[in-house]
Amino acid sequence: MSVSIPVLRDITEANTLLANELRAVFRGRNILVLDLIASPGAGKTTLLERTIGRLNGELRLCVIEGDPTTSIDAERVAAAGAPAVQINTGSGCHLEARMVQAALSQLDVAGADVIIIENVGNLMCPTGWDLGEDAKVVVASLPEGDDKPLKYPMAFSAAQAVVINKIDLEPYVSAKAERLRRNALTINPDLAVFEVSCLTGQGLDGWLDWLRAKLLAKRRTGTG
Ligand SMILES: Nc1nc2c(ncn2[C@@H]2O[C@H](COP(=O)(O)OP(=O)(O)OP(=O)(O)O)[C@@H](O)[C@H]2O)c(=O)[nH]1
Ligand SMILES: [Mg+2]
Repeated sequence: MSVSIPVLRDITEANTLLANELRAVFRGRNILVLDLIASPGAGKTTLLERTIGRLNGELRLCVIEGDPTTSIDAERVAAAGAPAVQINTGSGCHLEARMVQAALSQLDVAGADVIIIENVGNLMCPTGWDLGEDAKVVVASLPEGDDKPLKYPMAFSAAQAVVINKIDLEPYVSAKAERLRRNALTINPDLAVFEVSCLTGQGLDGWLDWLRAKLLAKRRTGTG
């Protein structure tokens, strides 16, 4: 026990150093980088497909996909129209900066405006790992319950925005979007909160405007 603590600190410190190097590269290229965090099936890839579709012709998006196995999500994103690289983490529950660095060597980011990283599906492990992003974004699936910000506060504390997804299912479940919003803001009052349905497209305008504003801020100030 007394040995594992310094070892873990060394690993995360090395990760943070590399993440800062990546952040400097992204800043030099004026690329906004977002790290999408959510539980499995919350709708991360569907949000990416919708975002790529809606920003087609306006912004150039690239995607780094993280999953334990398969390249299903990278194939979905590529079919939606964005270059994508899949990272398979095996038994690993989160992405690390070195994986993003490796993915970048396979991704043509010349001329890219935005890189979105879809992290491995869970609300715990990805929160403590800096990937060089400008912001972490949580996708919170409404049917999974409006209490999630209270039970998994780290993800909501680390994020700058929350996309409450699957609001089309609100009539059929006990969870309420308003309660989820309130709980998220209790954990982190600075969060931008969007209520969307990636199925119907409802509410996506606010999310897209936030993304555009982050990119503008990055271009003006160097940070998103
Ligand atoms: N009803 C409804 N279903 C949705 C919505 N968004 C996504 N889904 C469905 O939810 C399921 C999971 O969506 P994905 O986008 O694959 O979720 P994910 O978070 O990327 O999943 P992992 O990568 O496996 O962690 C799919 O069947 C989607 O069609 C939505 O707004 N409403
Ligand atoms: Mg996915």
